[in-house]
Formats: sequence, C-alpha cells, structure tokens
Amino acid sequence: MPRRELDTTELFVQSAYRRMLLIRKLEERTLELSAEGLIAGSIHPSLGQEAIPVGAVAGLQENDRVLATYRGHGWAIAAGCDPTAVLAEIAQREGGTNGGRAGSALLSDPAHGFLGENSIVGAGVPIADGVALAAKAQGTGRVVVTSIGDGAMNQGSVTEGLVFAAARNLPVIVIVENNGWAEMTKGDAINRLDGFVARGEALGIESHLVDGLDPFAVQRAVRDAAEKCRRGVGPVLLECMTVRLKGHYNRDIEHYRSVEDRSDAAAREPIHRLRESALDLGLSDENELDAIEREVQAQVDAATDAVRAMALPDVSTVFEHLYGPPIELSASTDESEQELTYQRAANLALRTELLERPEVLVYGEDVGHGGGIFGVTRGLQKEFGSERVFDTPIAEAAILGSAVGAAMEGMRPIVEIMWADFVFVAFDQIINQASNVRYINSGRLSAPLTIRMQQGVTAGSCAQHSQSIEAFFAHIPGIKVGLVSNPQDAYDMLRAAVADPDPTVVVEFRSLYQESAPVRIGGPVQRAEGARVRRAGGDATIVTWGAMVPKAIAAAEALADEGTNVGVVDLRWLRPLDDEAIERAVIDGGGRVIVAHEATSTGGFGAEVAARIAERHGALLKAPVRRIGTPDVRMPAAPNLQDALIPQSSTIAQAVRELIA
Ligand SMILES: Cc1ncc(C[n+]2csc(CCOP(=O)(O)OP(=O)(O)O)c2C)c(N)n1
Repeated sequence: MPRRELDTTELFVQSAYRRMLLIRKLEERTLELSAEGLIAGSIHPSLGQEAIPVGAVAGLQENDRVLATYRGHGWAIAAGCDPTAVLAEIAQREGGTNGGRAGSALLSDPAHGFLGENSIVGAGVPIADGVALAAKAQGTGRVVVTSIGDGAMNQGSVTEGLVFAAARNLPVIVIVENNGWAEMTKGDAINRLDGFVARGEALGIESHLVDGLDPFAVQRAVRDAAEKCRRGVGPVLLECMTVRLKGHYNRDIEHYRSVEDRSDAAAREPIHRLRESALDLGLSDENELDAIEREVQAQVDAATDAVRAMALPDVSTVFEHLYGPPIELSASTDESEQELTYQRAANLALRTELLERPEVLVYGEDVGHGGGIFGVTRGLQKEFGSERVFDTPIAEAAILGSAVGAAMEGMRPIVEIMWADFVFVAFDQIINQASNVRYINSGRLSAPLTIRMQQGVTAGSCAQHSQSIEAFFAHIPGIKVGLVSNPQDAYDMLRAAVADPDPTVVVEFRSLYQESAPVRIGGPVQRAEGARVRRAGGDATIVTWGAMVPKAIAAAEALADEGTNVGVVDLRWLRPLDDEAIERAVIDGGGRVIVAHEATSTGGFGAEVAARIAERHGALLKAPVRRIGTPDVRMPAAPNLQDALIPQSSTIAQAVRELIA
C-alpha cells in the first residue's frame, strides 16, 4: 500500500484531492457501466464517504492491513490497488483483482494489504481480530483497520469481535462509517442512542468521534489509534461521521429518503469541501485542482477502455482453487505405540502440533486454564503459555472469525467449539467466510484453520446438546469435514486437519472420549481424506462414521454368530468423500449396502451416500440402499426416550437381516 503521509501542506491537499476524486469518478463510472449493461448485479458505491479510506490509509504504515465492508471500493483504491483491476473486478472481468470471482462486494487484493470486502454485514470484524492476532503472534507490529457501517454496529459478530479484540488487546482499529443509513432504514429509527462512541467505551475500548468528511481528521485519528495499537493498548474504535450521496446500491431509487436528507448530504459532501478549503487557505488554486480533475478523468477513461476490451473470465478455470494442493507425505519418523483414550489421543495430537509448528494457536471457551470441559486441551496452556493456548470470551463468531483471519495471515489456529450445537450461532464464519477465502482469491490467500467440536447423544443430553450436524458442513464446498470414530483417528485425523492447507472441521464424539486403544504416534501425517475398512464381509456392507462405527462393528459381530458376514466401512472424511471406498463397499458387500448414522435421517449425509451409489453403481445393487438414522424427532433428555430413537447395534443388525433376506 502506498502509505504516503498526508500533511496539511499543498502537496497533501492535492494528493488527497486526487485520491478522493479517483474513488468518486471511478464509482460514478461503475454506475454508468451498470446502466449500460456492462456490469451485472449490484454495486454499492461509497460516494460521499471518500475521505474516510483516503485519510485512514494515510494514517497507516506500509505493512498494515485493511478489511472493508461491501461498500469498499474506496478502501481498495486508497490501499493502492490498481484502479483498472478494481473496475475490472466490479465488471466481473478476467483482469479484475479477483479474476471476476468476487465482483463489487467481495473484492480483495492481498498484495496491497487489502484483505477484502465482506458482503456479510459485520463479519469482517472477527476476521480482522484474527489478522491482528497473527500480527501479535508473529511480532510484525502490524495494525489492522476494518471498516463497517453504522448499521453493522447492531450485528452480534461486531460486538463479539470488539469484545474479543478487547480481551486480547489486539491491534485493531474499527472504523464505523456512520452515514446515518442502514440500507433503507435511518439510524435513529433503530438505535435508541445517538452514535457509537459510548458503545465502544462500554466494552472498555478507547473510542472517538471523528469528522469523516475531513481526510486530515481521519488521518490524525487513525495515526494516533495505530500508535496505541502498536504499543499494545488496542483496539480503538473510530466513529467517522459521513454522508451517503446516492442510493444504497446502483438500482436504489431512494423512495424512502426525503429530499432534505439528500440535499443535506450533497451540501456536506467532502470533495467540494476539500477543494473550497484548499482555495481558502491558499494551498492550491483553481488551475491546479482543475488539472488534477482532468488527469483523474483521463485515468478513469483509460481504465474504462481497458475494461471494455477485457475478456470475461475463462470458463475452464471455474473449478480451480477450491482446495489447495495435497500435502506432501513425509517419511515415517520415530513411530511408537501407546494405549490411549480417544480424549488423550486428541490431546497428544494438539500437543504434537504445538511442538512442531510455531504457527499453531489453540483456543476457545475454557480451553486454556481449564483445559476444556472434556479435558482435551488439559495441560497445554501450562506447557505452551497463554499466548498460544488461551481462553476466549463466549463469542463463537469471534472464535471462528478470528481463526479465519489468523489463518489467512499464516497461522494454523485450532479452535474449539464446545458443543457442535453451538456452532449455529456463528455458522457464517465457516459457511460464508472460511470456505470462500481460497476460491475468491484464486489461491493467493487461504485459511488453513482447524475447528474441533464434539457432537451426538449421551444419556440425559438435551435437544440443544445432542445433535449430529455433519451434513450441514459436508454440504459446503471449500471446507473439509472429518468424523472421528476411534482413538487412532483422534490422533491421526486431527494432525491431518492441521497439516491441511484448507479449513477443516473435525467432529469428535463425546460418547467415545473415554474409549481406549493402542495408538501409533509420531508417524507420518496423513492427508485429510480416505475411508477405512473396519471389518471385511461379503454378504453386505455397512457404510458409517463417527459414533455409529462401534455400533456397526458390534452389529457385524452379532451377525457373524448367525453366519452372516458383514463388512463395515468407516468413511471418516465426508468431504472430500472417498468415492472409491464407496464403490468397493458396494462390490465387497455383494450389492447390498446399509448407510448408518446418528444424525436424523431426512437430509442426513446418508442420503448423499445412497444417491451416489444409485447414480454411479446402481447396476451393481442387489437391493435398494437402506438408510438408518435417528427418526425425525427432537432429542428428548430422558435416556429411555433417547434409546428409543438412536440407532443401536440391534437396529443395524435387524436392517441387515431384512436386506439380505
Ligand atoms: C448479515 C447480513 N444481514 C443483512 C444484509 C443485507 N444488507 C446489506 S447492506 C445492509 C445495510 C448495512 O448498513 P450499514 O452497516 O450502515 O452500512 P452502509 O450500507 O451504510 O454502508 C444490509 C441490511 C447483509 N448483507 N448481511
């Protein structure tokens, strides 16, 4: 990013004027091109708000980072991104910053420290926390600026992000661009209090009101805030008052907005004001400013010509960069074997990763001092210190979002969601954020984080602490999903997840934590893929995963006593799915397959397995694939009611008998 200092000399007035005009004219051009049909979809211009990014970036240093809202073209330009590439991205062209993968609302340019816009309101704040967490861990002295709108201040993820940043004194500057509007709704219609400084202060965060129409004021505020952040006393919140000159987006006719509100905004707009004050103070003259305007206009015209001539993205590339390349498999090191519980095996995997990779952080609720409510992280904070293994506020969006940001900056965060059921309060950070990083950036950025959680029913667990939710994750391209059925995999799959170049969800099972078995440790790290045959048998195959694996094995053993030989395949990773193992399961089971899981049947991942078998191996089937899951009921707490719902080994054995009859 070109962090040329702004100052109140002639030079600055001219450069601020030039940069603000460039944003203004470029965005005005996008509206014209949209009306012309050259740009598809929505554009959210920042017309009227140009002084904020221009002033803010001028208050930063070369290596600092910027994350913006979806109204972030101005931030991209201020950060030094090539205006032609920005215009091309808004027009979804091949030469755009993201090759047409991001469009207006999600563009990024990591080479210029611009880590991207975010079209999910408020989601960038937790991610900025993670970028700052990485800056602290790596000792770079870097500061992160993230911009949000005033409407976004009401998002839970923003409060979570602020609380998390405060808890860890992160070098984050949150800039609230208060234009008075949240889409079509005026701020005073939804907020009891005027402004957000008091809100920031109530969270213990230094907060200031800034004239967001004056680039000098913004620069000063950001420079001061950055200095505090670098001293370790961040975060800082800056509420920058500004105006929105046009509609929320390109086709917004602003039927909801009064003429007075519009004309008030027009009267206060910052570029005219800068020009007038430069002339008043004698810092420039009409000729000079007119010349700048002509130069900027020519620059925007040239960018437009370039974009008009630019190709659309090459369709043959549409599948590229969903996942990173597979990891290199290392030669076996000093392997040994130990009898370990599932829980201790997971703990040992975490310890090994902390030992071997300085970039690993382990955190979550109760994960540090207390060692996790199931003891999986016990002893790790004591051994590795509270900068690498730590407790967080009860703020799942901040836990996950910060892991996304830290991973984007080269860390390998391993975060714990205490119970799988809790992930839904922060699903966005996995589904909309982590999953997109590599693809939208065509591999220039990635988010290799590991998310651990445990799921399933145990006696007395209520409906909000019992669900099996793997199908939600397995539905999402861009992440990987593994389910751990035994102590060996508690070690192997967790290590594979941490080594993997992409965001990985590892689902453990509370009901299995105390299961014990000999575990080979210290061997080569596996890839995050691949099913395992747990038992061979030619009369039928049970395809399963997680807590249902031991039940399927028990069912197979019972059936063996009756003379029926049933195989058991543990899929382990549902994404990527081991299609070869599924084909083998069909062949080895003589065309008879049962898919069993603890999750509810409808829309469960068993449906996907059954559909794939029907589509790809239908000719081999001797009978339709049979699915076993929990019936579509809420999970009661009473153990006898639970037992009536959850598939047992006897349920599976009976299904096999019916299938082969
Ligand atoms: C989580 C989420 N909720 C709703 C929306 C739809 N939406 C897009 S922009 C916007 C208004 C945001 O207002 P504000 O934060 O003040 O930003 P401004 O538009 O003023 O820049 C809304 C509701 C969204 N994109 N994401």
